[in-house]
Amino acid sequence: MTLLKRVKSLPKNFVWGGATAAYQVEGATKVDGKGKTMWDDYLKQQGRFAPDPASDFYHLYPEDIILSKMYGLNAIRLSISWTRIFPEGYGKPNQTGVDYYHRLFKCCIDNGVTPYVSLHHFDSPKTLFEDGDWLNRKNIDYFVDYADFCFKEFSEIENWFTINELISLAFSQYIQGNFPPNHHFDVSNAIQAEHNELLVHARVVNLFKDKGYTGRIGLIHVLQPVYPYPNTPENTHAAQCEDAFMNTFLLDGTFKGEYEPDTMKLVNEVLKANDAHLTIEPGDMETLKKASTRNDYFGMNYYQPSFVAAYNGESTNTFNGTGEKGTSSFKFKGVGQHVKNPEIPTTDWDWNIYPKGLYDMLKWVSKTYKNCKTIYITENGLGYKDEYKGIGEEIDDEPRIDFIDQHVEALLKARNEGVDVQGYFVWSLQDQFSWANGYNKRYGLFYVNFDTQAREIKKSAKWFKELADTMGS
Ligand code: BGP
Repeated sequence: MTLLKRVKSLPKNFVWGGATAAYQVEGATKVDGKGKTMWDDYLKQQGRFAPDPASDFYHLYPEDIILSKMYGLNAIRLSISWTRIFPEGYGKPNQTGVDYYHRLFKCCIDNGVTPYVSLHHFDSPKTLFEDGDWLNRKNIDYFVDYADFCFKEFSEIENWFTINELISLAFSQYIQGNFPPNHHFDVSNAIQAEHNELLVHARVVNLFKDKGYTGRIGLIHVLQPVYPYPNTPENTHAAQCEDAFMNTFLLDGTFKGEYEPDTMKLVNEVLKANDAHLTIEPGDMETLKKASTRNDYFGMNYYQPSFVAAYNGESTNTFNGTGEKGTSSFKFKGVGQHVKNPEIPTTDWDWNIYPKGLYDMLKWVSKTYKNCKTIYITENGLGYKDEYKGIGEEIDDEPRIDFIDQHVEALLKARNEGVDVQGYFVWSLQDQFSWANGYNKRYGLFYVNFDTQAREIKKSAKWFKELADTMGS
């Protein structure tokens, strides 16, 4: 049966959205009192890509929201830029920034495009980043104050997420070294950042519930299933180690409020192999425990699995930030090395295309974590070099349609087998700035001409609308 027929089984109000993140779309990094994030000077020093004007969403949001509505989207993922509200991360709020988000949210709501808002999407204030980012517990207090301010101020928002992709941040900053501060295989800092980010989330959820704010709150993890390749006992063990470090540690902390002994056994193996350690302070686990039953939903991002073989040599990696196929490699001492599974297609950025991974993760999470109730797929999509055909010409992005088609199919299968999935956000709404890849890695339903900021419609946007129109019919 075609996907078009199958989406009829979804309710009319199934959340069907496009995702964005403040720093990747807004541009306007130096206007209206905004403070610097950890990215501004770093990108300037690197000289590879500029964050301005990105997709100029700061000024063009009315157009993007109207396009969303026209193309059948009933929801949008947005993030608030912490430094538009508190330029230094703390202190006196910047009213111009506050007013901007009120206008943006109003525009979404007036057009029937429900905003789902994250408080942090990879963009810590520069001042706090230089002071240790999430490794410095003082910064957790500042974030809690910022969150409290937002909950009080933006009462029009019903759906909140605390942090986006805790692992991507910790992993990119301290293992892979492609986010500032560019540490490679600094395993102590990576695991500490994971734990501290869980604490940030838990403290904010506890505050939200204790103060009786209305609305719903959760967090977003990207799940990257890990499969042994080829399937041998050594490779299976390597896959379990990576899975514990990348997925289970965070899910245990979020939904069980404790790190299960089986998880810790594997994580400790990784730490030992890398002469690394994790510090858990008195009271931390109580905070996680209290929050673990209080998440209203879970945002799951899914892009790709990894295929892993055992590896005990020195850690090394090369990052494909250009879209030149076959240029990435990853070898993590005491964990495993990423290998190519010849049966699995990959993108130009060497990401494995494997929709079954989404199904596997949905089934596994809902079976393993009883406190994980409702799930939204908060990001899923294909990075692709879309070809511009001229003003007003449709962009033919058939591979993106295939990608989304297969992943929505996997979602439907899990849902039909009882997993409570209530929404799907494609990454991304419009083309935007990609953190470590710049502007040629496009994900949008809407094409952005980064010279003129004109939007063009991609074939995927029309197809996405057809699905939206068919739902619940
Ligand atoms: C997720 C992030 C997004 C986005 C996406 C695609 O991890 O939440 O912000 O960037 O991945 O990643 P990339 O731009 O590196 O291809």
